[in-house]
Amino acid sequence: MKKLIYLFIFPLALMAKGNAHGLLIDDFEADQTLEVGGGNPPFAEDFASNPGGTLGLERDLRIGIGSPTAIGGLSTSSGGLEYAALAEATPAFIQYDGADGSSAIDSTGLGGIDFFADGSDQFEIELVSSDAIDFVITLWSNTGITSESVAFVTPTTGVPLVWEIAFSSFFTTNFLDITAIQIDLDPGGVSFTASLEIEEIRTGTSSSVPIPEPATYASLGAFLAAANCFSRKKKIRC
Ligand SMILES: [Ca+2]
Ligand SMILES: [Ca+2]
Repeated sequence: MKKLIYLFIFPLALMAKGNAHGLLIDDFEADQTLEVGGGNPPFAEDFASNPGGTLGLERDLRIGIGSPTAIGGLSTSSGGLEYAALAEATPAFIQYDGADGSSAIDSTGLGGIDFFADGSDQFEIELVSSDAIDFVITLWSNTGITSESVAFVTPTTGVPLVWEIAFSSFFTTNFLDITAIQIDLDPGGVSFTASLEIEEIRTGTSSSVPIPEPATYASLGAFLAAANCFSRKKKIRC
């Protein structure tokens, strides 16, 4: 009977994992490194071109330095984004505004993406670790080329987690027609240090029910066949 229970649990676990949904904004698989230290210009920037898994096929990174001795970094490696402000305030941002090759915002760079198209109603940010920093999302849309920001202080405990930010938090943004995104990271004061590690940013549905993928149906079929063998108590060879 125990074996039957395990056989039942296994395909259910696969179904729960098969919950791909929403619009991928960045999986951070494309490597990019940006370091600033004493003696550098007031900011450093870098633009990753044509990275798969990045909305608009370009990720614009910029990090500033708060003093001549400030040290900070903003980089992606091993599928994650790491931000470190080690001395003095080093605010930074990540931009998704199409392939403009610039840290200036191209407010129509994404053309106009319908964020509701697949039923999404929230941003989902997979955090590995975080200090309490200001994390500000600014969105632009074609409707009058307006922008609106929502600021959050990230959680300090209980990570890793998926951090959910409802679209309804952005009161007037037209999510049918998103044209640019900027995410600002700021330790919030000159005497603070901060760090953050993000694995993925995407959209999703707050009430999402896991939808089995084709591979899951196959494993479900295998389960049913195995269960059938058990129920026959080895009367037949399976
Ligand atoms: Ca860009
Ligand atoms: Ca830009």
